[in-house]
This record gives sequence, structure tokens and C-alpha cells, in this order.
Amino acid sequence: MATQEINNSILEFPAEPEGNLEEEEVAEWIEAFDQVVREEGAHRGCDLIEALIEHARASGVEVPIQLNTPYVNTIPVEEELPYPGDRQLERRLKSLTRWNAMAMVHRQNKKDPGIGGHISTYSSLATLLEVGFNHFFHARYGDQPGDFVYFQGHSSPGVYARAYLLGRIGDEEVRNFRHELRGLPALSSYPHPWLMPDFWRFPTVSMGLGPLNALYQARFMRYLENRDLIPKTPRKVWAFLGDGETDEPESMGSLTLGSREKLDNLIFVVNCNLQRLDGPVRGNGKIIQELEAAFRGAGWNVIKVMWGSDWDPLFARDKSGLLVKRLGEAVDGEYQTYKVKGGAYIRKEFFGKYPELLEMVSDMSDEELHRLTRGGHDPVKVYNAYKRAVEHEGSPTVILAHTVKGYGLGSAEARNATHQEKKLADQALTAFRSRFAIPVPEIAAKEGRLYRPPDDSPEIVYAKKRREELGGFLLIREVPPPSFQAPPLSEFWDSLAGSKGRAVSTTMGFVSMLRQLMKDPQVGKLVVPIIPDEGRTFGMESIIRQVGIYASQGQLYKPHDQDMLLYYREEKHGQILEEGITEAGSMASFTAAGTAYANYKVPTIPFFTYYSMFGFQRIGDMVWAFADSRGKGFMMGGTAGRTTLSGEGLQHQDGHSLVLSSTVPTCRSYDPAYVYEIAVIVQDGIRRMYQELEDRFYYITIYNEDYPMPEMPQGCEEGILRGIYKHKSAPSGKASMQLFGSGPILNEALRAQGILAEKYGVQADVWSVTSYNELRRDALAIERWNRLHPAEPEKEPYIVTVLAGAEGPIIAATDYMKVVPDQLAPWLPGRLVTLGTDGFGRSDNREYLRRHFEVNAESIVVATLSRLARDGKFDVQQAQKAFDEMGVDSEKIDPAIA
Ligand SMILES: Cc1ncc(C[n+]2csc(CCOP(=O)(O)OP(=O)(O)O)c2C)c(N)n1
Ligand SMILES: [Mg+2]
Repeated sequence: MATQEINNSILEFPAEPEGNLEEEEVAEWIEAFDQVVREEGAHRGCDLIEALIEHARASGVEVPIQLNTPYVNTIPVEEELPYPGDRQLERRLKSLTRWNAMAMVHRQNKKDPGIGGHISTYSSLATLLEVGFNHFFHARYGDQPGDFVYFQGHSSPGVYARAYLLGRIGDEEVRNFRHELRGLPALSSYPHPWLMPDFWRFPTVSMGLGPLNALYQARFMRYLENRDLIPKTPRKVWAFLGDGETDEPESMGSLTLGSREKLDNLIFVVNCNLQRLDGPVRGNGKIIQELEAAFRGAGWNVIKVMWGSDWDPLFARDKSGLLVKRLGEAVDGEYQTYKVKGGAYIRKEFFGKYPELLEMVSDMSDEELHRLTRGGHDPVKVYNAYKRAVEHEGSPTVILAHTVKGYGLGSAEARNATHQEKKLADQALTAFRSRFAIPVPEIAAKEGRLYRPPDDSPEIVYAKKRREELGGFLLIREVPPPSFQAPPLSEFWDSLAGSKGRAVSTTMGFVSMLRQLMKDPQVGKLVVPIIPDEGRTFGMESIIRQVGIYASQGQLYKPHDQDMLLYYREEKHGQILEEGITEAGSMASFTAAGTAYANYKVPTIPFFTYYSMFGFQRIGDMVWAFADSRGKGFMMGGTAGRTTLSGEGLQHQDGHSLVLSSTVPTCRSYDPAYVYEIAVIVQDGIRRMYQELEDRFYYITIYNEDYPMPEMPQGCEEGILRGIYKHKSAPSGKASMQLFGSGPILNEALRAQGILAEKYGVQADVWSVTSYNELRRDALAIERWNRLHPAEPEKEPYIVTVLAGAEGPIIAATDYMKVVPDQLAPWLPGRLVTLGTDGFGRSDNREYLRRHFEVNAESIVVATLSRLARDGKFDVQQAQKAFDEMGVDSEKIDPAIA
């Protein structure tokens, strides 16, 4: 138990006497306890209480577990350090920032009604950020990057306003807040590295993703340190989040990782303004107490910053503990109302409940009561909390800062509707201007004119000096030049050579490729394999043996399989991130690793291998944020394909991840059939992402069906990368049909090619389509160019060029939904027949699954003949008969609705 808890329990005991124990008896115990603390110190007191509790439990007495402390500051006033900064200048800076943030949004909404923006989130956060900017957020540690700050997304106007004051962004940008498409420097609505790549690092505006990503960021930092890829620094990860945001499972779902990994490089600051968008976060309860218990239960160091210094004299007078008791009684809905209704109401409803309290504040005016500050608006309290947090060792810290939503916005303060406030009424603007002494004429103030004092004004000089001492501007994202050449394709010779008749899966092929890559002298150490507890499913035991699983504590036990070659090897320097069953956590690690090139200047190359069904559809929003972050790396969708993953059934069989991946602009989606195709894609991917510094990443499906892998044919690299190449010409050399296949379904196309030729005299070419999405994107881009340049000769999409001279209809079969091949329909007019796996999966083997979904060779054959018959190129009767011969039931239910 920490010292502060003891102090708090001293406060609490008199107010809440235990059950039916006589008060006198309690008083005696407390007196004895106080004496011990006085004479022998707080730690002795802790030991005593702990011993007592242990003894009680051992004797069978059920002692309740207490995770909450009273509703007061964790740090007692007598332990506070004096504020190291110039309070007056800092207050001035904060006022100007407040004004500019509000004015930016106000002005833009006057100019362009409905353009939006937020003013009340930053109002509540201002002190919490300002203390950080002036005293804690390091821009660098020596030649190492400094602290990472995840800003509450909706507070962006405040972050911009401060950057504006310091000259980091100019008038034009500010004038174009939320006007990004006017050919002028502008500011994005929220933190988006994609839109402002040299400013923002972490996209946080989708609630819950910031805290989760911050948590895994802190863990990844330790990983890089323990693997000697970066030196150890005192660098911290700060995550500012809303109290409403903590409702998101992502915010709270992985807290124990922080304590398990002893992440004392991580600090959460929860802006507890007690409100979210619609109304109070916990009107009938207390969000701060709820969070305290949850974080403490998860092993975090919790610091509550509840009340400002102006409360301290009241607490000093509160000998009986009644004030603390009253603070504990009121619920959040009441605290909100107090702020809205003002001093007289507070006197009557809050203090008035107990005559003793009423008396306590009898010498204070209503105005003074109304102004009583919440802790999160008091720099001294905030400074002390931050100082403790950065010095705390052994676990992460959460600071629960009590604030007021819309602080300083006058009538909008603490109201339910404040979150939506974009403009202030003239009178509120004038009041704001006077309250914060903004030197803007009244008329200009009503228009929302910003104000920046001259560069040599004391406040600007001070602010810049503070930043200089902390290493410079914080909001700068820098990408270093490339530090290595991608290994040449020849290094992947093993993957290109084929399996010499041995049946293997693309997953196995990928795993051995990864093993090989990790031996590369340049990039080997940069590879970060990430798996959410499916390593064995993907046959990754050999990689575990080769490079070990990262475990910050090493391996504290003897693994039971230690005498086996492929034992479960955990190591402090381990390279694999085995995340356990958390796709979201794994994605957060993927994000940390995929952006390390910019954040740590260490271009790690993550390979996140997972069950494809539990990827994009489960954590799609995180993937979107990853793309926004300009993340790089490879997402490997294992156990891919609706019919290739046999047995597992409806909730496991993925036939749509390629649809979802196609929606992410920087994601390159591939559905390879052969290991050499994967090798070509991975090699080129490393080259493009890390050598050419392209902002892109990859989604590659890998399957678990075993079949012989051919050697790479000559000259197919470009086709593999662009999305299609001819894999096997018609037996006669002159095809009247084209068959497209991808993944293991390419084998079905090849089998169909044989049946068509032998049984029905139809000659077809077979094409491996590695990426319908790449082909579509190419065609769309070309089509757009043609549209925009009507006077120029038309250009041709790659798919059209490749198919020049290829005759006849096209039957495309895929283990994914029909919409995947259909992406090409506009450029193959009237030619495309698609067979895909729309509908719910089933538990059965591949043969039955493919028959059910009509993607087996037999279905390809009858689809071909049916189409030829309709075109008058094949006998209709014979085509109908083929259904019987091929065992395809033409009357069975459509799998899309089965
Ligand atoms: C995933 C997601 N859902 C909904 C929203 C819309 N939204 C924006 S702010 C907000 C309320 C935020 O409340 P809180 O976290 O308490 O922050 P505050 O503004 O009070 O500081 C909501 C619901 C969002 N940005 N992200
Ligand atoms: Mg809130």
C-alpha cells in the first residue's frame, strides 16, 4: 500500500465508521494506528495493516477488497512540490491558446456553417496539455526521438492553437482549418498523419484506438530496447483520453498488459470532465471512482487529481472528514449541475446538506464557491501528478484528472449540449475575451479573430525557451532516408525453386521464406513476426525455435517440451511478438512496428500473421488508423478461403477479407496461388516500402492446402505484381476460352482446363490472378486519365493489354466473394462469368465445400459450357448433359442464401 492511501484512509475512517462497531472502539484503533505512523513512519503503518488483513483472511474473516480511495487528491498537499514554472506567463499562454482554439472553430463556422470543430474538449484539457508542453513533453533525448503524445482527437484545435502561437504553423494554415481542398496550406480536422505527415504521429480520433495503440507502443518501445535496436531512454508514451472514451472496450481491454510488462514508460491521462457527447458519462455514479478501481485492479499506479488548491483550506478545516464524505456522496450528474447552476445552488445543494459544511463556507461568496477549481485545471496539482507519474517505477500510471467540459465558455460550461458547440454567442465571446484578457477589439472578437503576440513578447519568449529546454517543437514527424537495400529476389531462391513435387501449402512456403529473411544480415533483425496465438496453426514452431518469443522477463520456467527440438522458447531478446488471443492487441503491435521507421527511426518490418476471418472484419477500424499513420508491413491472412479452410464452418471460413482490404487506400491486396508469387510480392514490397519509402502496406492471403509448388516461370514477375499473368496455355496452343484462378482455386481452374480439353474439346488458357484489386486500381487510374485528357491518345489498362489476343469468354473462379473478380467487369464487357463463395460457410471437407459453393473444377467446366452454349458456340443439349456428367446439381439452393 502506498503512503497516500494511508493518508486517505485516515481521512476516511472517522466519516464512515465500520458496521456496528462502537465509535469509541474505532477511535481507539485509529489512535493506535496514527501513533505508529507518527512515530515509525507510513511504511510501518502499511506493514501493520497488511499484516492485519493477512491475519484476518488466514483466520477466515472475509475482508472486503478495497480498490477505491476517497474522492480527494491522491497526492496530499503537504507532499506537493512547488511549481517550477512562471505561473503568470503560463496562464497567459494558456489563455491565448484557449482563445485561439475557440476562435479558429468559431470563425470557420461563421464563414462556412456546418464545417464543424470542437471547442469544449480542449477547454477541459488545456491545463493538462499546457503543463505537459512546458515541463514534461521532451522532443528528443540526445539524438533519440523524444516522448510520444497521443492527443485526444477532438482537442486538435487547442494543439493547433499552441503550435500557431509558437510559430510552428502559420496564419494561412489556421485560416484553412477544415478547409483542406483549396490548394492552400490547411489543417486537418483531427490528428491525421496521412493529411499532415510532418505534424501528427498518431491518429486518435476514433475513440478507444489511441489508448490501445499507446499501450502497445510502450510495450514495443521496451521490445526495441531489449533487442538492442534502440538505446534505453527515459522516453514516455503519454495518452490523453476522454472519460467517455473509456466506454470503448479497446480503451480498457488490455490494461493488464501494462502492469504485466511493468510499463512505467506509459502514462494515461484521462480527462474526466464527467461528460461525453450526449450527456454525463455516469450521471448516477462516479466515473472517476469506477476508473480508479478498474485501473488499480489491473495493477496500475493511479493518481487522482480531483480538486484545485483553493479547496486545500477547506480540507484543512475538515477535521471530522464530513467534507470528504459529502464529496463521496454526490454523483456525477450532481457535479455537472453544480457547475451549470452556480454558487448559490452549490451552497444550498452541496454544502447545505450538512449544517457543519454550510458553516465551513459561510465566509465564502457564491462566486467563490462557483469558482472552486477542479484539480485538472490547477497547474500545481497537475504538475505534481505528472512528476510522480514520470518518476514512478514498476507499473504504468493513470492520472484521473477532474475537469469541466467547456471550461471558460461561460454559459456553455458543463452543459449537456456543450460538446456540439461550434460557435459562441456574441455575449459569450465578449465574456470569454474579458475573462482571459484577450487583446482583440470587440468587433474583431465577435468574428473570431486570432491573436498572436509578437515574437519578442515575454510569453512567447518563455514558451519557446521551455520548448528549447525540452528539445524543440514536439509536433514534428521526421522520416529518415532509407537505411538499407531490399534483399534481391535471388535471395528467395528457395521459394522460387518450387517444391520438387512435394505437396506444401503457401503458408508453409511463407514460413520458410520468413525464416530465411530473418537470417539476412541487413534486414533479418528488423523483421518483427507478430502472431495472436496461432503460431502452431501456421507451422511457425521452427521460427519460435530460431528467434524465440519476446518475453521481457526471459523464461522463468523450464518449458515441459524443453528437450524437444522445437520447444516453446521465450527470451528477453526474442524476436516474435506472440500476443495471445488478441487480434486488436496484435494490430496495435503491428501499428507500433509498422510506424517505427518514423517514430524511432528504426525501419522494422512487421509480418502480422493471423486467422484471416478475424482480421479486417474484426479490427478494420484499426487497420484504417494504421493506414492513416502511414504504416508499413505485411498482414498475412492465414487459413484463408471460404472452401480451403475445411471443417471449421461458418464463423471461421473467410471469403470476404479481400473485399474489406480493398477499401483501404494504401493496402495492396494479393491472393497468391504459389509460393514463388508470395516471394515476388514480399521482395518487391520490402523494396518499395523501405528502400523507395512508399507509404503502403500489404495484405496477402495464405492458405493451408497442400499441393506441389511449381518453379517460377520466366518473366512473370511484373504480372504477379500487377495482378495477372498467363500460367498455362491451352493444350492446343489456341484457346477459345480464358479461365482465371487465384489461390488454391487456381488448381481447380487447371483441372477444369484438362477436363474441358479432354472431354468436351474446348481449349482454354489458365491465368493466375494474384490481385483483382491491383488490376482494378490500375484500370481506374487509366480510365480517369483518359477522361481528363480527351485530346490525348487513350491509354490502356494493364488488364486490357495483357488480354490482347486472348479469345472468348472469361470464367473467373475464386475462394472469395464474386465481387472480387467482378471488380474487373467494366473492362471485360460481356465476357466475365464469376464463380465465388458468397454466403455462409459450412463444416465439411474441401471437396464438398467447393461443390456447395460451385467453385470446383466441375463447376468451372459447366459454367464454361453453359456460357459457350448461350453464345451459340457449344451444343445446348450437350451443355445441359454436362451438369449430370460433372455431378453439378442445377436445381440445388443458391449457396449465397443457404
Ligand atoms: C469510435 C467512435 N465513436 C464515436 C465517436 C464520436 N464522438 C466523438 S467525441 C465523442 C464523445 C467523447 O467524449 P469523451 O471521451 O468523454 O471526451 P470529451 O470530449 O468529453 O473530453 C463521441 C461519441 C468517435 N469519434 N469515435
Ligand atoms: Mg468527457
